[in-house]
Parts: sequence; C-alpha cells; structure tokens
Amino acid sequence: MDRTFVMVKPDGVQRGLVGEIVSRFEAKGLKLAGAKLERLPEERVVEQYREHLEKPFFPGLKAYIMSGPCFLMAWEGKGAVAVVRRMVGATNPAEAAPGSIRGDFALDIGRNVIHASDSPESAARELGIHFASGELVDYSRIDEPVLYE
Ligand code: YYY
Ligand code: MG
Repeated sequence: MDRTFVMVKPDGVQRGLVGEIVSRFEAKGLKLAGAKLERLPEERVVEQYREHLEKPFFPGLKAYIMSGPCFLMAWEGKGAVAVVRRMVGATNPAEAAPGSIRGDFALDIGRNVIHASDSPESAARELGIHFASGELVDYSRIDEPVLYE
C-alpha cells in the first residue's frame, strides 16, 4: 500500500482544524500509520522544502512553518499520494476547489493550512525526514475487506 506524508501547518493547528482534517482522511478509508505534534527545527523545514530554498517566498514560508507546532501524519492506502493531494486542493486556496481542505478552510497562499507530498518519491523522502521507522505502525483496519475490491 502507498504511504504519504501530510502535515497540518501551524495555522491549521491554531485554528483547531486537526480533528476535522484527520476525520476527512479517516472517512475516506485511508489508514493512519503515524502521527505527532511537533515544533519543527530549522534543518527539517529546510530539508522538507529544499526545492523552494531559492524562491522569494522561502524566508516567509520557513518563519510560518516554525511559528508554532505542526501536526505530522503518515497516511496509507491505495493511491494515497494522489488521493490526498486531491483532497488537499490547489496550492492557492483562492483557486482550490470547494470540498477540498484548502478550498474549504483557507484564503491565502501563505497560510494554506496543510502540506501533502506531491509524488511517491517525495512521500518516501519526506516520511524519512520526519519519522523514524519505529514511529510508523503496521496494522490492519477492520474495514479493509469492505474498502477494497
Ligand atoms: O505542494 P504545495 O504545498 O501545494 O505547493 P508548493 O508549490 O510545493 O509550495 C510549498 C508551499 O510554499 C505552499 O504550500 C505555500 C508556499 N508558497 C507561497 O507561500 N507562495 C508561493 N507563491 C508559492 C508557495
Ligand atoms: Mg509541494
């Protein structure tokens, strides 16, 4: 099964959206494989967003991500990376479809509530940055036999 890395950013934690966001992924049928609330150290923010280091928005992005605790998760399921990206919605919340997390809960690209890996390669890399292997849990959800063909 595919695993992806998802993170509620500090604005989402401060606004009390963690439960709503977890509920959406649970109801979809995805399986929570790991979770923790954490203030991210600078090195992990830089590693997480290394493709954006030279972008003009990076200093603001780094300060925002480090402004408070983030809620980090690993979600597992068939096609989890692409499924979660669609549920998260477009980067700019003003363009994100209603029904998506960013479409429903955010207005500003610089405060877009949630991060999700954009490819299976990014997912493996980002899970490796934020979770030790012992922090990801293997188990079966009781509804798996009816969720999958
Ligand atoms: O993967 P995703 O989060 O949807 O967007 P990215 O293009 O990877 O950018 C990462 C992050 O940077 C984005 O979620 C908000 C922020 N950002 C920004 O503040 N201003 C931009 N013009 C582009 C991205
Ligand atoms: Mg990205």
